[in-house]
Amino acid sequence: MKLFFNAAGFASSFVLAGFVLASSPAVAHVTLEVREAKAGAPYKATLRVPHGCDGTATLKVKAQIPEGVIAVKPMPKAGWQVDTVRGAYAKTYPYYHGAKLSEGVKEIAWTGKLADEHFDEFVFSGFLAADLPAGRIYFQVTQECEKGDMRWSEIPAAGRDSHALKAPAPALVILAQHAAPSAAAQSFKAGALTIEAPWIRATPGGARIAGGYMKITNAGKDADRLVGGTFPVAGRFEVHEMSMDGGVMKMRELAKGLEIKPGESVELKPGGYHVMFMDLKRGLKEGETYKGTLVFEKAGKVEIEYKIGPIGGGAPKAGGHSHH
Ligand SMILES: [Cu+2]
Repeated sequence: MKLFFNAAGFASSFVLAGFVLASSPAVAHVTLEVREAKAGAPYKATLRVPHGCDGTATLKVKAQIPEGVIAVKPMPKAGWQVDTVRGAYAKTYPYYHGAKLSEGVKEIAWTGKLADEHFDEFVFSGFLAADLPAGRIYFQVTQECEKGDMRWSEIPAAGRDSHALKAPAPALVILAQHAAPSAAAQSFKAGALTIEAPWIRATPGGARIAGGYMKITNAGKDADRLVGGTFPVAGRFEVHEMSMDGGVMKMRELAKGLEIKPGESVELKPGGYHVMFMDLKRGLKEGETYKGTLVFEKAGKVEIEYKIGPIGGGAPKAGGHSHH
C-alpha cells in the first residue's frame, strides 16, 4: 500500500486503507512570489509552479486576471508561447496620465514544457486599480499536464484562510491606500491662507508621536511660512519634511518652517511635508476630532480642527524618528 502524508505530515494511510489513491498529495501549491501590494500602484506578479500533475510534465499554465487588475502584460518567456485573451472590464478605470482603461488582458496562457522535477516562474505586470478594496484577490490558475490537470481555483469562504484548501487559487493581499478622510472635511481661513482637511494618522499601540496632514493654499501676494502650532495632548509641535539620506527616507525638522508661496498650494501628506506631534499624552483613535492651532509668520495664529484618520499603510518607520 502507498503511504500517504498530508500537508501536516500525519500518516493518513490507516484512515485511507482500502481506498485507491487517485493522485499523490500536492504538498506545494502554485503561489505568487509577492503576496501583498498597494492599490493604485503597479504590481509585478510572479507565479511559481513547483511541480507537474501526478508526476507528469506541465504543458500549459493559464492564469485568470481578476477584476481590478488592469493593464496586464505578460513577460515573454524563452521556450514558451504566450497567448492572451482580452476582454471588457466590469467598469472603466483611471490609469496614468489621465488615460482610462475599459478593457485589457483577462487571461494569459503559457504553452511549453516543464518537467515535473523542475520548478519555474511565470511573470506578468499589471496595475492594481486605486479603488480595489483592502482584502484579498485571487488569480485562478490552471496547469495542464501530459496526464490530467491541476486547477488552482479554490477561494476560501469569507473569514477563512486558504490553508485548509487542497488547491487554493494564488492570493494577493491588497493593502488600503493611505487616503485622507474624505471630502466633507472642513477648511479654515487665516488671512490669505486657507487650510483644508486637516487630519492626523491614528497612533498604533503606545506610539507617542503622530503626523498631521492638510492642504494650505496662499491666495495672497506675499509668501507666508508655517512656523509652529499647538496640539492639546502633545508636548511638542514641529514642522517636518521627508527626504532621502544615504538612500534611506528620513524626516527632519524644517528649522525655518514651511514656505507657502503666493498663489500656490502646499500639500502636507504621508511621505512628504507634515506637522509632527511629539510626546503625546494619549493615543489618537480613528474617528476622533481634536482642535489645535497653527502659527504662520504673517497670517499669525489660526485655530483648526483635525480629524483622526486610519493608521493605514506607509507610515514613517519608527527608525526614521531616531533624531527626535
Ligand atoms: Cu516627522
